[in-house]
This record gives sequence, structure tokens and C-alpha cells, in this order.
Amino acid sequence: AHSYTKYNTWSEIEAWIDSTASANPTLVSKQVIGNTFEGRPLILLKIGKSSTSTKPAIFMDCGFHAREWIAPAFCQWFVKEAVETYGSDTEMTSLLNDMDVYVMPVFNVDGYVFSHTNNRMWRKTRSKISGTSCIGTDPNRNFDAGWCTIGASSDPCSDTFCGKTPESEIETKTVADFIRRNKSTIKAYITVHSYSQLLLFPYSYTFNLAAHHSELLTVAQGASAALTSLYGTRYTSGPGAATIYPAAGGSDDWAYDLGIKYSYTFELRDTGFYGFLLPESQIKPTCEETMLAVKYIATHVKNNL
Ligand code: 0X9
Ligand code: ZN
Ligand code: ZN
Repeated sequence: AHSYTKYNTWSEIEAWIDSTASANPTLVSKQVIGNTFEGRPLILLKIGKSSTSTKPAIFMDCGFHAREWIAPAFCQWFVKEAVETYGSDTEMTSLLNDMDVYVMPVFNVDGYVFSHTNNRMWRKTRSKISGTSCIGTDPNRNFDAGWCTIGASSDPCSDTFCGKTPESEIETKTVADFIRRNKSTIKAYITVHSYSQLLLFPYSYTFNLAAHHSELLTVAQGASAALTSLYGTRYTSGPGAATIYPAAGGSDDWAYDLGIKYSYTFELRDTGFYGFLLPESQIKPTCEETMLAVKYIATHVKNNL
């Protein structure tokens, strides 16, 4: 059965999506935007008070990389907190009154399933291409942002394979198409990974600073301070290339170059003791502290529309 304090399987998450949407019809709606390589649905939850006019929105995804199980756990937690605290928490209430949040609980569904059934350390998608028996593309090397120029591999057997072309992966193409289609309403892009306790922003495909570098850094530092205030967890903020490593083809750089100024990548707990194998006992504290950072960013976005 589904629980917010365990690592749910895809079938548990799928059932949870349906029950959450049916239980909260005024606040949550489900949208299937496409299908994965293996045919599973690519699902978004749109969270926000219904309105007759189109509201500005935040897009947040989790689970690009299959083995980063804490990321989908966070997206589920975010939805829970949104529906539980709307109407009582003033910050969440005004956020969801004025904006919508598109939450994609699992981006790389096929990889997530494979990491549960076959290989806990799987990272990539599960797509097959001709000419090799190696499987999968790194979805965070597959976006059209300096594609495959640095920190990515053109070897299909590599864990950072950039794919045959930009957006070669159906998951990448589907999400990129959705964001392009809703470009005028999406004011912030947040993508959740693990691990390293970092809050990153563009660029990662170049060491050049983003045009909005100082605002992006100030907001990241404020969000990190909010996160740290709960349990003292330390985060480092900065542009991807200089803070973690240069790597092209990421969704954050792509969204930023599309014109979505507030573009952030979270690398959740921990700093390597457990790494991707973060114990379930850390789901609740990790999610509670991360909520503070995401709400901080969202409120900044809302106040600067
Ligand atoms: O390498 C990545 O894709 C991310 N780190 S992870 O350990 N979760 O794989 C960092 C992504 C930073 N942003 C870009 N490289 N665009
Ligand atoms: Zn990742
Ligand atoms: Zn809570």
C-alpha cells in the first residue's frame, strides 16, 4: 500500500495519483501528457484553486534518474502538504490561490520501475536503439541545451549517454512539448534529483554566468537558509557547472534558455554516506525541510510576477 514515508512502487504511485485527484477535485487534477518508451503513462498533477482565467504556474518534476528514489518521494510529499495545508497555511493558500503547480511525480517511469525490479542503481531511461545492445539515455543529457558538448557521452553504453539526438527520448520530448506549449504561463521550473545537498541553477553547459545570475543566487541562498532552519541540513547554492560539474543537455539550462527565468535543480540528501540508498527513515525530514525551500522559491516567484 502507498505511504508517504516509504519508497512506493510505480503501481502504488499510479493508484495514489488517482485517489489523490478524486479526493481533492477542487484542488487537484490529473493530466496524462504522453507515454513512456515502454508504454506507461506520463502523468502530471495540476495543483491550485480552480479559476476561470489561466493562472501563472510552476512546473516541478521528480525522478529523472531512476535510482534517485527520494525525488519522487518528495513530489508525493509536496502534493500531500499542498492539499493538507491549503486553507490553513497562509503561504500555501495564497500560493495556490494565485498560481498553479504542475507536479510530475515520476519523469523516468520506465527507469524507476527497472530500479525496483532489476537494478537498484539504474539511472537512464529504458529505450532501445539500433546498433547496440546497451539500453537507455540519460534524460538530463537529452535536452536541447548545448547538447552533448560537455559532461555527456555519445557512447550508448555510458550512464551519461546524451541520446541519438536532442529530445530523442519520448519522455524528454513529451515534457519539453508540454513546457513549450505552456511557455507563457510557466514562470518557474524546478527539477528534483539526489544526492549532494545542492541547489543549482544555470548554467551547467557553460561556465558563463546566466543573465539573471545574481537574482538566481540570492533566491537560492534564501531557499537554502529556509531549508537549513528546520534541522540544520547544509546546502550549497550555485550555478551547475562550477558547483557540481559541467554537463550539457540538462532540463534546467533548457528551461532557462526557453525564457523561464527561475530554473532550479535540487540535489536532495545526503552528501554520500547513504547516497542514492537514503533510508526510508530520512524521507520525512528530507521532505519537510525541502518543502521550506520550494515554498520560498514559489513565494518569490509569486511576488515577482
Ligand atoms: O548530472 C546530473 O544530471 C545532476 N546530478 S545527478 O547526480 N542527480 O545526476 C546534476 C544536474 C545539474 N544540471 C545540469 N547538468 N544541467
Ligand atoms: Zn539525478
Ligand atoms: Zn508537513
